[in-house]
Formats: sequence, C-alpha cells, structure tokens
Amino acid sequence: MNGKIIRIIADLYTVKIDDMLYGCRARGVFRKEGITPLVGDDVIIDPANNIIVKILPRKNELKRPIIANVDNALIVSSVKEPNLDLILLDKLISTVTYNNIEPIIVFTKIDLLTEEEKDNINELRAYYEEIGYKVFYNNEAAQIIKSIKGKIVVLAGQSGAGKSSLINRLTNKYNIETKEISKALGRGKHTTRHTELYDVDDALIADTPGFSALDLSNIEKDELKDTFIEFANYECKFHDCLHNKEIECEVKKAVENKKILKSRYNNYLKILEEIK
Ligand SMILES: Nc1nc2c(ncn2[C@@H]2O[C@H](COP(=O)(O)OP(=O)(O)OP(=O)(O)O)[C@@H](O)[C@H]2O)c(=O)[nH]1
Ligand SMILES: [Mg+2]
Ligand SMILES: [Zn+2]
Repeated sequence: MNGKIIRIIADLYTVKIDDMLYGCRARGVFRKEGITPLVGDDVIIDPANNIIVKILPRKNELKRPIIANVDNALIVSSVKEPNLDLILLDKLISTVTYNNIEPIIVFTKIDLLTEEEKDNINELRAYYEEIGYKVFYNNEAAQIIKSIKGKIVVLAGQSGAGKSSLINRLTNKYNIETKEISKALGRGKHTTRHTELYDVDDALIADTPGFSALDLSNIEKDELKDTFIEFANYECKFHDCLHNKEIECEVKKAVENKKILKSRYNNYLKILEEIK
C-alpha cells in the first residue's frame, strides 16, 4: 500500500493512507544501506506487519528542517515581536528557491503596528509582489488556503513568528501549542519541537521548530544571484557579473535608481559574503 510519512518521533513513523494513519517501523535494511525515511516521503508499507518496505524517489529534500517532496514554503515573518528580520526573509526565499520550492511570504502581527508602520509594510509587500512572489497577511486565511491547495508545504521563520498560530488560523482541527515570546529577549521560546505534517483543506503543512538561520552552504557564490529573481531583469556588461563591485553593473544602477529595493541588494551582498 502507498502512503506518505506525516510524522516521525524517534523510530516510529506515522504513515497516512487516504484518511487512515498507520504507526510503522522502517525495514532494518534501510539503516544498513544508509537510507533515512523523512517526513514527506512517499512510501510503500506492508500493512500486515506495519513496516515501511520502500521509499519512492524524492522530488527534493530540505536539510533544515529535514523534509522531502516539498512544493511550497510559507515564510512566516513577524513585523514585530520578534522584529521584522529582512535578511532572514531574503535568506529563506533564496534557500527555498534554490531547492525548487516556491516561497509564499506571510507577514504576521500587523495588528501590533501603528498606521505609519503599517504603510511601510504595505509598501514592502507591494515590492515583493511586484517581483513575482505571493504575499499575504496572516488574517487572509482563505487566500492562503487557496494558494496551497493540494501541496506539501513547509513553514519557515524564526521562533515566535507565529508559524503554529498560522496553522491554527487556517484550521480549527488541531489547536497546536503556541507560546508568547520572551519579552526580555524579544524572541520565541522554541515551542514546537518536532516536525509534523498537518492536513489543512487538501494541503499538508509541516509545522517546524523555529530557526533563525539556514544552512546556505550548498549554494555556490555564482548561483546566489539567480535566487534574487528581480536581478534577472537587468543585463550586465559581463554576464557572470556578481553585482558586487564590477563597473557597468546594471543591477547596481537599478538599486541607485530605486528600481531594486536597497535592503534586498544589501542582503544579497551580506549573504554573498557569508558564502565566500
Ligand atoms: N498580536 C499577534 N500575536 C500573534 C500573531 N500571530 C501569532 N501571535 C502570537 O505570537 C506568539 C508566538 O506564536 P507561535 O505560533 O507559538 O510561534 P512559532 O513561530 O510557532 O514559534 P516556535 O514554535 O517557537 O518556532 C504567540 O503568543 C501567538 O499568540 C498575530 O498575528 N498577532
Ligand atoms: Mg511553533
Ligand atoms: Zn551586475
């Protein structure tokens, strides 16, 4: 029988087949062959013995959080408490794009902003939409659900950003534990401790522990620019231009002319520096 792993706790795998859940163990031979079943894996199980006998080929595999066959990432970014972190947002967009996962940006905690701050976030949203991303506020549940119908979705964003709360907004089925952030430290308390897939209206969403940085080590220096999709609108004199110091760089010109958002470009440079 064919199913999908939706939860792993220690060596117990929960496999979903239609609307039934099976608690399974993996075949002993997997370990010997160095194969690790992941959340999101499509598997074949032997239902008589509750054993996973085969893992089907993966479309992709994310390292942090460890999850397979992901279509979309909901990048959850709080605008306050914890403060908006644009470099983390741009890093997450790059990482998921590099892994052939379509990012969807969700801003949370808009309700904590003054009118003026709200205008700034609206402008920021407009920029990310204009360059081609789907962007929502977390109170736009119907639109979010529509954009992930039938997809495997991973939640990403720092601890306390409101990832688990978002799932609770999209469905009232689970009532996942959420926790106030530490006022003293201004960050979340790592409330979610393992990766689990939740069924939300024909989408499977992986809630994950919050993380503030991602492993970008597998992106090469010259590949990073391709994950900043708006840069592709400009053709530089040298086609291998890294847009960092070359003269006659059209991207740099676009930043000066305010066609490219300054924070995007600065974050690109910072991430480039981290890769070197
Ligand atoms: N005011 C306000 N608070 C929110 C909003 N979304 C979430 N919160 C609160 O933010 C806190 C943290 O939310 P969680 O959903 O636990 O955050 P998380 O991203 O799952 O955090 P980890 O599990 O630690 O990674 C909770 O107290 C939520 O009630 C929002 O839109 N507005
Ligand atoms: Mg959580
Ligand atoms: Zn350039």
